[in-house]
Amino acid sequence: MNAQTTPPYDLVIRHGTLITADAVYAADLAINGETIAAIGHNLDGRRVIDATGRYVIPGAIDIHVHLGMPIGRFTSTDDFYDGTRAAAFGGTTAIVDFVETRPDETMLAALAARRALADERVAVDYGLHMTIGPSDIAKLDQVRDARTAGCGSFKLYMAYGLRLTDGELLLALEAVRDAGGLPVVHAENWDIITTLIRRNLAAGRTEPRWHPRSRPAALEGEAAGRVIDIAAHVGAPLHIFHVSCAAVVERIAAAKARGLPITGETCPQYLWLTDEVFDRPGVLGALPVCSPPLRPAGEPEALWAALRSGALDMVTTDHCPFTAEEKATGLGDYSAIPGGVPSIESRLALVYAGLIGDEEPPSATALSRWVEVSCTAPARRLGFRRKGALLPGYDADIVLFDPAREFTISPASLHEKAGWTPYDGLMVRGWPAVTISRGEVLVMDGEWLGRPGRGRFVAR
Ligand code: DUC
Ligand code: ZN
Ligand code: ZN
Repeated sequence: MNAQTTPPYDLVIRHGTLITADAVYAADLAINGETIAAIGHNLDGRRVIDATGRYVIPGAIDIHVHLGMPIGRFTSTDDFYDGTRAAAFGGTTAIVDFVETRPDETMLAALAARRALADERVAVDYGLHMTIGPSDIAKLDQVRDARTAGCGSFKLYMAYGLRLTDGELLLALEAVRDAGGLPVVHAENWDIITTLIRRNLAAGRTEPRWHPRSRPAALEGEAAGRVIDIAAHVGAPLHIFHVSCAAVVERIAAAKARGLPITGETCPQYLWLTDEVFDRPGVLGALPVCSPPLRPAGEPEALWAALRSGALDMVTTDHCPFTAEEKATGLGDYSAIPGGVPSIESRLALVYAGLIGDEEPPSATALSRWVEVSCTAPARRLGFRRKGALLPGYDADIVLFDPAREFTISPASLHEKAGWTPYDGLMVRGWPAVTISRGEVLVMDGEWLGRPGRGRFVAR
């Protein structure tokens, strides 16, 4: 682009290192309104942000969050504003949350209600997965309506009260296939889990350390393999949520080798933590309870390898925090601890720390993979057509990431509201400095400039 003949752009990010899923290169990036207008050299802007020494990447996308989600007696701590504000501080500019229908409610009515709640509060753009629970099997003719209304993905559970039987999974997968949607699945073996929980509690084994012992990795692998086989039989694509262990990676890798359209995600907790944290005394052992559970040493290494090799496609958070008081209510019965951990704010930096770490200089391959698993692959797979890449015409969702910034993660340094973080005290090098959403600067070097309700529903 010739700088002499172009009018000034609204905003130019100058002198940064652009990183995409394919390339790492020095360039300026220009924004007009809400859109990336040009990438080139010596671009002229009415406003200029100097990105010297910083990486310029597409806004990260977290396709698995539970904001203000009622689980049992409690509601997950961050609502649509607190959660998306924290997300933006961490470099995430789009999220996907969930809709659940009541038995007497249509999918479209449930979608409208969830959107009304989100629209008032969200600070970044968002999408919604439509949940297909047992009472929705009678409503599968509505899947197409939900798809048309912008729910491009459908959540299927193999655990909890919303779990589907194998036959119901088959019917749901057929309906989502026919509507051209993407099924996303929580894969665990609920019958085994509930049997082990019953036996442990009857024997007085009530502490959080029995949580991972009730949800064996091999049976998470079995459940993933089973739903992959059902999807293959039906001819549906499938995305496997929160992969915690090599047993699931093996099933996904085998499916990919067969040419099946199967993808998988893992989350920071499975990459960074192991099951020994459940041995901590009192509520400290209850805080990290999430499902699938954290696994023994060795499993995180297998997940990092799978992320690098492509056996796993992306990192999401399953952000679903509860306060310490809420977690403590399950201290006499680990199966009653509300499940879920926070990481909506630290995901991008935690993935950077794991994939690149202290590599000096970082390899272009590692940098591009970081952007691919955090930004581009989630956008492509979940149908965010104007996000996840640095291209003219795309939404100007941009993050300036400072690779030299040393950041110690703690409840005080984060904007999440749970009051605790599983990464408390962890120092990472590399943290987002500036977050831009559709051309609007939301975070500038630690200062919040966003507001509730500015985010938009993205029909996918
Ligand atoms: N697992 C959790 O631990 N929390 C939220 C939902 C889930 O699948
Ligand atoms: Zn889940
Ligand atoms: Zn989840």
